[in-house]
Amino acid sequence: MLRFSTAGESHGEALVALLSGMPAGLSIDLDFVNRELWRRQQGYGRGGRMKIERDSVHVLSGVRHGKTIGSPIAMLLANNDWKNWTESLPVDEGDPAKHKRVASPRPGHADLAGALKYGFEEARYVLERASARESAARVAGGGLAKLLLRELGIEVLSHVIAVGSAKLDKPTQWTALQTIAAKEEVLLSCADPESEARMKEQVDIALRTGDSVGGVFEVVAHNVPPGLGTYVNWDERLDTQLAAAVMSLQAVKAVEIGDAVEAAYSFGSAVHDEIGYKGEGAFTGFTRASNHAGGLEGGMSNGEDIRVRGYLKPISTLRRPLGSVDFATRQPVKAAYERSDVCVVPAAGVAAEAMVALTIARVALEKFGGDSIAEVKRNYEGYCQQLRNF
Ligand code: EPS
Repeated sequence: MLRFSTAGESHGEALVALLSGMPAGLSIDLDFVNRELWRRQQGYGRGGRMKIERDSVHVLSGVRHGKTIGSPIAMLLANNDWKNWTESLPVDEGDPAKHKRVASPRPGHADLAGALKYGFEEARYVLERASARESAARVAGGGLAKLLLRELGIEVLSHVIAVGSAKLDKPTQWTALQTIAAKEEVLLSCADPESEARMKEQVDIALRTGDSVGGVFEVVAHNVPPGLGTYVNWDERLDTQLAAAVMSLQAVKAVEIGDAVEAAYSFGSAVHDEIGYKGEGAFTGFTRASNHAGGLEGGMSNGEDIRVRGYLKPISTLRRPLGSVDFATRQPVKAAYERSDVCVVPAAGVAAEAMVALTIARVALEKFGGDSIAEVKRNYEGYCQQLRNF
């Protein structure tokens, strides 16, 4: 069973990613994982923090001589900003006078509910863990999941389809996502330059007015065989698991599979993907005239590209803050402001790729499971043969 968890706070010493259940013998390309971490740090509208951090992964366990050995993989990602917080967020008691309070909770942030729940007088400790900084650790875990999936020919990438009210209105091919992922300069990860320029205008408005802006990303998993996940139990459905994985990302407030939202407002005849047969294909001889279903039917992959969209609320830290209440005095004040991002849609897309990759890797290992990558591949190839013989 592939299990993944993280530890670490935004301004603490480091983030930790722990991945267990990876088969032995998988080659680990750390340059690839570091490139994924870099991709998550890009995008127009990121704040000053990204000038401080240059994320890279330090493997502590589970990998020897460049390959997994089957034991849990622990990875460390240092927070460069920690050096500025050693006195205000010490592990030991420290000097309370150096503590940096978050005096008034930000509407939309975890601040108020977190302080109430854990009995904190203010929100510093809440935001430290609620912060999307944690998603860097997910990208490290997702990077390893992508390396596993590559052995099965499966790739996972993302692109941005809306920033604020600026929407992409053209279909995007898989190759366009590869082009976006290979870029050395990232603006808003939209395949269409004209739409991307309109998206940039939305970020510029937010920057100018002290506001923030959300948007929509789409993750695409390419070359996934039919039959991952199952309809037989609610919690084993692949759409259930993908929705939870993407929804678990900070600021994601809705998840859509394929064109589900538009489909809900349409007639069935306009929505469902007609089935044909041409005798040959990536996995079977069956074909589809379209992919509105986003590669998932009955909680299973159907062999088409899996498309999962995440809807991101605008960042809740605003330079022109909304109304709030001072934790100590209970008087009305403006919500606390500290350095922040204004738009993180491309970065959230990369973090969501990691969550999708981890999820598909988990169900793939459930189906093709083995203790070594050779065993997994043997089982996978046997299944592909079964599909070809259908
Ligand atoms: C975040 C606030 C900002 C973001 C941070 C998430 O950090 P800081 O308060 O240090 O400026 O930059 O995201 C990251 C550090 C990251 O690596 O993505 C928040 O409060 O959620």
